[in-house]
Amino acid sequence: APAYENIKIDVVGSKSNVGLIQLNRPKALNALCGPLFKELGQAVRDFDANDKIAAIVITGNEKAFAAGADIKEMQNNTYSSNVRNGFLKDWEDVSNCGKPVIAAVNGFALGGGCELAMLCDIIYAGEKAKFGQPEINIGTIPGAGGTQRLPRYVGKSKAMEIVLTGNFIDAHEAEKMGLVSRVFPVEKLLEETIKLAERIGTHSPLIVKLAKQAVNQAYETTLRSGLQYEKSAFYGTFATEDRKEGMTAFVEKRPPAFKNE
Ligand code: CO8
Repeated sequence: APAYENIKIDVVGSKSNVGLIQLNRPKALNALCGPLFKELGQAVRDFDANDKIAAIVITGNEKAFAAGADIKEMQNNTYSSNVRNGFLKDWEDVSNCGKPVIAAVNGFALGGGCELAMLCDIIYAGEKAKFGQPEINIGTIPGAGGTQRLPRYVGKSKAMEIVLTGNFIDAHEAEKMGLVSRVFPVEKLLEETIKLAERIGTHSPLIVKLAKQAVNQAYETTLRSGLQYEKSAFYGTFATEDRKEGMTAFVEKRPPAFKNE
């Protein structure tokens, strides 16, 4: 495995099929500097390409998931340097992953940290988690999806409030508004998130991938073309061995043995 400096990776779960990525710049509250994002992208791509891995969990530590883009690193950026160097271009790696990516958020998920969590497919939170888009406090605006994903997930009024005030919201509020799907005690969060990944890992990886793509269409397109996409993908599952196995196993009252075919 590559030697990482800003993240730690591990393979976890009782079947060793969950890829765990821990953001690891604790002294900077996991501020998302360029090198960290390069490593994160590499780790996600490697797990995505690894047939033994069913799902990926991204986490931080108890104090911070990530407190945003690295303000010290970008302090002296200019408009021209941002354009020239494609500032933020590595961010798409996480959203390009075909496998489910789950964020386990303890502590701060602010700015780019909240946006990273929102790039993931599911967010679980520890009860001390704090979410926010505080860019407005430092004279800028969200730059990696905060103004676009947040309104789609929580609605306009709440998204505007979060983006225009810079105020933080706690885990229970985040759950109530649908940003987070479940909240756990701090010390249980990672274990519960890995359980979720393992549960997903009991299904056909091929069909999981199709299901993820179909749900994502709901955030990309109109209802009519999303429904059309869904129908085609649903019909398409009937061309797979795993669909046949799933239904045959049900009828024969036995557990399915999926083959990713
Ligand atoms: N960047 C760089 N360093 C940071 C960051 C950050 N975002 N956040 C915290 N740190 C550092 C602090 O500078 C401090 O370092 P040092 O000890 O060397 O001074 C250390 O982490 C600990 O932080 P604090 O002492 O401030 O800890 P507190 O517990 O007092 O406060 C807070 C915690 C409230 C989270 C506070 O640190 C804070 O407000 N952080 C900044 C949050 C923020 O504004 N985030 C948004 C950043 S802008 C952004 O994300 C734009 C996204 C655009 C797309 C992504 C681009 C890559």
